[in-house]
Amino acid sequence: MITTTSRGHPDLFRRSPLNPILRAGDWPYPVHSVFNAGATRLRDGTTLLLCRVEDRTGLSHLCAARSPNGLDGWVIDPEPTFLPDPESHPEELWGIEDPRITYLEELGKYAVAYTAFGKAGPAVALALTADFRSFERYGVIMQPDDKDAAVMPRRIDGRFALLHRPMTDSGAHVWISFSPDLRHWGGHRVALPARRGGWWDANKVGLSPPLIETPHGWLMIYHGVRRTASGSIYRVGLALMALDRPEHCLLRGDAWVFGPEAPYECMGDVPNVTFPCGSTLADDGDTIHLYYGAADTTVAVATGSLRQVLDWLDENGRDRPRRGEDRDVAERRNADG
Ligand code: BMA
Repeated sequence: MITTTSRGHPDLFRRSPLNPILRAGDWPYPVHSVFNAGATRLRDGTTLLLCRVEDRTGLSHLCAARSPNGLDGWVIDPEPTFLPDPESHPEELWGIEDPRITYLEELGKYAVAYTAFGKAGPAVALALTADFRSFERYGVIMQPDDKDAAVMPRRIDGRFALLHRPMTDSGAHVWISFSPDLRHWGGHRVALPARRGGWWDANKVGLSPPLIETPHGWLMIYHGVRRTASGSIYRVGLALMALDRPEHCLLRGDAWVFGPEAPYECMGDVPNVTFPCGSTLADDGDTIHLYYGAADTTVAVATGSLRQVLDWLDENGRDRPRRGEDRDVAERRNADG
């Protein structure tokens, strides 16, 4: 059964009482903020977070933290794990940000898709690693402006697939692209468009953690950005994409399911931001840990049940527009049937 908050909203993701679980003060070297961590569970069950770390230059690098239970007991690498390499990769001149980790069984390696920030703007870059100690860079795989990318864990119809979020004058929508080798990408399609008008996810959406495979479809946890007079609010919503055609949206929830409420989400360098970049699934196949950056300042975690999330989408998700939702958005969503 889906529990509700005292205000009657579904309580799908519950904040850990230990939040924020990682802060700048925990770091073994001087840093300014720690947020937007990619997540994975290693073979031995250890949770690894690859955190975006900003120092007092204002630029970001990535640093790994490991925990046996994904909640506490974090062991942080004594030095940066993955630094920008602007000499060989000028696209990383102003840092690397917001990693999403996907384990690729086929290669026995983790694919880390991240934002490379350089003079031309933010671009999607890819690196592969087997151990989070050495990384093989594939360079820019989607040119600026593009971010919020994650590789899918297996091939779809013989091709690797990447979700990403290019910026265009018409808005920022989640796209999907395909590749035979993780280097050459094509077959670009819109997967999840931003709505328009007054919606919480109008004009700008982006993939949050990598898609989660379920028997009913790929669960997409995404962020929507609401612009207000006093800044943007980053909230989290849900969609279900078809297993064999992940560009096809089966269900999308109208309401956001998680957003800034706790003090550490409402105050910080960028107030009112909950920005997940990673999730893990426990051995029970149901317990989700959703790791998110809080106010671009710390890392926090919320726990949910995959079954409850899917039940909620089943009850509240729609595959069709309703009054108030832009018609062309609905048409784009259902463009291919
Ligand atoms: C987005 C990204 C994130 C950041 C968020 C809120 O555009 O740049 O890294 O957490 O804005 O500032």
